[in-house]
Amino acid sequence: MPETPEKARRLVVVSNRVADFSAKFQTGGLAVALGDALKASKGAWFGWSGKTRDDALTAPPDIETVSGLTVATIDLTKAEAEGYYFGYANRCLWPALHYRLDLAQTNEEQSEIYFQVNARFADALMPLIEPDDLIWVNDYHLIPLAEELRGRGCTARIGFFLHTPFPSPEIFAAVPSQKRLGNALMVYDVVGFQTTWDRDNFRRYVMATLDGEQLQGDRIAAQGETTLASVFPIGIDVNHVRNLAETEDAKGPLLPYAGDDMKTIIGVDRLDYTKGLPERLRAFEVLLERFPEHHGKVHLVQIAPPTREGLPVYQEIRENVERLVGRINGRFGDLTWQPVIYLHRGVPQDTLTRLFRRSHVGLVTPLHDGMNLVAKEYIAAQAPQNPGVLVLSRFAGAAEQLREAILINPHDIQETARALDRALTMPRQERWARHNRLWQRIETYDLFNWRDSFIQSFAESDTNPVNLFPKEA
Ligand code: GDG
Repeated sequence: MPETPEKARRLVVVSNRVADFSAKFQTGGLAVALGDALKASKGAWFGWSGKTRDDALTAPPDIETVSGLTVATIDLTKAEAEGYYFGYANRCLWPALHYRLDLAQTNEEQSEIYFQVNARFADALMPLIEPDDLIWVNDYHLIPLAEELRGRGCTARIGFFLHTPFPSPEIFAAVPSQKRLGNALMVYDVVGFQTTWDRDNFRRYVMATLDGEQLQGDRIAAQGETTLASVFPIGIDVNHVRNLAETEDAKGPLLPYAGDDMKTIIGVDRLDYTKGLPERLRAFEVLLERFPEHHGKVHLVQIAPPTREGLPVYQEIRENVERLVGRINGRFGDLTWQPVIYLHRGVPQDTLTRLFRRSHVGLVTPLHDGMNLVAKEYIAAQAPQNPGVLVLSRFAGAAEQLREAILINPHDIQETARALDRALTMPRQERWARHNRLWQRIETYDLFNWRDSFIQSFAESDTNPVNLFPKEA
């Protein structure tokens, strides 16, 4: 009997915002990895355009074909953007998912708008979907999307990937509308997490709050639904970062010349309260206080591009960070040495990568983080024979994989200061040994491995094989 030919499956990615495929260069690794898979399967990327307009409720989606893939976006009304994006998603879910219930603001109107906008996403997406598609929904903005799509008769397989942590069940159970969210997550065929910690938290939440049951392997059941809750740690495009970093010598000086014995500690983070920036600065201050031998011989370069500036809590974190930078520079600096070099703006990716390569220490101190790609980029950019040292928060998802970094508790300022001293003085042999192991891990679990294993998980208990990359006829 002839074999049934494999049927090519089309990938449809959904996220709050879509990547800009008209840009000359894709700087985000995620856009490249998903873009390649989308192009290969002639797939589609769907999301919010980032624009608001008064007649958004009646306006049709904007659909473009860019390099063989379909990019579809909808606009939102101002009230929708406020309630869904700035409101429930970023004022309530983002802090709660990062264990900051103290910052999670409750507002029933905003949570209602969040669910309504998800329904609008489903209305606009449904006509673009075919039954054999694989629909990949990203992040906390779109938790109810599968439920909305199923309610409209969608039979395609739908997976959800959470880029943030999933907090402990006691925290998630305190989120307004949590049961609606929990039940909505159970509707997905697959729910992907960054770490085993997050997956186990979700499982415990489903058991405790949704009366769920653990089935074989990673399968769980609750409320008449069964889903696969599994771990897919996101990675980076290791070769891309390494290649950028290796061009460094050709490009001239990056930092003001400060002598051959000046060491650089680098931090790169959106200026978000989850990233532990005040704790990091205080630890650097304690380093200078307790280890005066580093005076004039080390500086901290902190790149902190702005993010979500419309929200007051982000203005507060900025003021706090800038006050600390001023204090440290005023207290310890002199006319020839500025201890903290701080930029409140983004820098091009090649500059960033060269800075990583040049820096003796990568300092990554989030109070909670889904993964933290900066930690992996820092490793990828190092010179293998003379690498720098990564000092990494235990509460970044990356710590589950990057065990040979110096792991710290970012709340413990003294411990972080001691770790900085250790990193700055670590012998080359130890740096090399640690780096070697870290490198192997980021190379094995890279961006493409993440993408392909998540897509493959859609096929579990499915009779149709996944074939996103069909051979040309
Ligand atoms: C979320 C989760 C999870 C930063 N500043 C500049 C710049 N960046 C790039 C970095 C890195 C990316 O942005 C940031 O990624 P992170 O993972 O560190 O953090 P989030 O933005 O919070 O991302 C996180 C991630 O989703 C993926 O799942 O790891 O836990 O919170 O690539 O290099 N890039 C350039 N200039 C900058 O100034 N070019």
